[in-house]
Amino acid sequence: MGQKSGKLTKQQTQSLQRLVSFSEDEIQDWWQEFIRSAKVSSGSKPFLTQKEFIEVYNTVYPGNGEEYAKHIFRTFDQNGDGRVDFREFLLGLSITSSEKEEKKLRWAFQLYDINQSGFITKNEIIEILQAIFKMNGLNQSSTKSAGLGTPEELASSLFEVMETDGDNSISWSEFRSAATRCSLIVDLLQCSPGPEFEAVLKQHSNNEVFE
Ligand SMILES: [Ca+2]
Ligand SMILES: [Ca+2]
Repeated sequence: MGQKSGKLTKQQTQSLQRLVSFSEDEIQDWWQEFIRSAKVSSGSKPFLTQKEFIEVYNTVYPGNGEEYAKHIFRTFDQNGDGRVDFREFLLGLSITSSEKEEKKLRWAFQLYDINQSGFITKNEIIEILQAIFKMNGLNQSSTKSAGLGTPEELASSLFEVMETDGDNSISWSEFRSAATRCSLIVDLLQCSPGPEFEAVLKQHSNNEVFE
């Protein structure tokens, strides 16, 4: 697809526009972003690996974003070949930035469902929350002094909100109905680093989210 430094052809952007709701200019801009970090090996399309995702998250967030970046990478790498090509990159961006709630929820479900079993367990929620805390530079003692819960405590609360049929795991329909009642479930995945993240957590510890 395209040349290393060139633009995409009109035909290429038009075929991508069938997948995503970006304009042609936006697609060209994302292509430039993509190709700046992408690897190119002979005979293959340009691609990103986990490494490039980790670099981005470590640049943007104050803490260690490695684990969270790997989870995000997993949701972008739809065919699971360890590479995110431009099509997967664009699709991932369009879903995570989508205004359509259902699309975003589907993505969030995939992110929490680490082993892709179709169900979310409490341990999977803990793992994602630990990754988010780490990325935001929060450890046990700093969350304690800020009056925030630990990832484990937060996961337990979220799990209780979502688990309604007593089988100890969360199905897509439980997840979807809980997410409409409790925005924290999705907000946590997307909030910006620093103060905004802590504000979301504080809101939780005041229990406003669950009422
Ligand atoms: Ca792939
Ligand atoms: Ca699972």
